[in-house]
Amino acid sequence: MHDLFSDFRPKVEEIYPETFVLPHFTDSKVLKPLVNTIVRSAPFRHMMTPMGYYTNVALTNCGSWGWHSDITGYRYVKQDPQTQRNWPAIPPKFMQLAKNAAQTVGFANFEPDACLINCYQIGSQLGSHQDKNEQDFKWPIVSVSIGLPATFQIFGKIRSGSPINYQLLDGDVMVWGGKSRLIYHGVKKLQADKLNPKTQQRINITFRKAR
Ligand code: MD6
Ligand code: FE
Repeated sequence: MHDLFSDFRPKVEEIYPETFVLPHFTDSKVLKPLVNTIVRSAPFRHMMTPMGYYTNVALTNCGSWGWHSDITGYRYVKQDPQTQRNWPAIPPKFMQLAKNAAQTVGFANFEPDACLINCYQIGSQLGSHQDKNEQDFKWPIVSVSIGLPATFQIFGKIRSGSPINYQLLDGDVMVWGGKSRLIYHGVKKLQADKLNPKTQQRINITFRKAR
């Protein structure tokens, strides 16, 4: 067994047209120390949004491009505005995971250059949005969940309405592209897990091709 991948023939669930979940595809115990290293040089921060309030999810980045938000809008930037340094590099194990997951569901040659890392505390949520700051929507997004379970919501072509809810668990990988690439989605308010009281947060890593 490879340390990053729990299964050589992973199960694939298509939860929405061209939105795939690979349940338990990776091992968060391998990823967590790599996240911690990134966070030491580019700390989690709450960003200001163009709407004028801070996000309740904290975020940081690694890769050639990092996603940034301030009062003027959302964009990808080469340097961390907080440290004026380039974002840390994407660790090779992260690259291997992202490419392998994309390839598994039919997106060949995915070469992410941006990796956003979100940190949710209990009570954090992410409102309905589209991921549309990337240059070419032919590339998918690969999303990795670590820690507490979260309810991922897919609203589809419009911002609101009744979503499809899907519970993402520790080690799950979601790949999202094609017809799904621009759909509205969000994350419901994070709840404590009575069965795992020591786990107090959720980390979500998303890989994108920004340019
Ligand atoms: C999250 N993820 O799961 C937030 N966006 O914490 C996202 O907003 C997201 O996971 C696009 C594709 C996959 C995602
Ligand atoms: Fe998103």
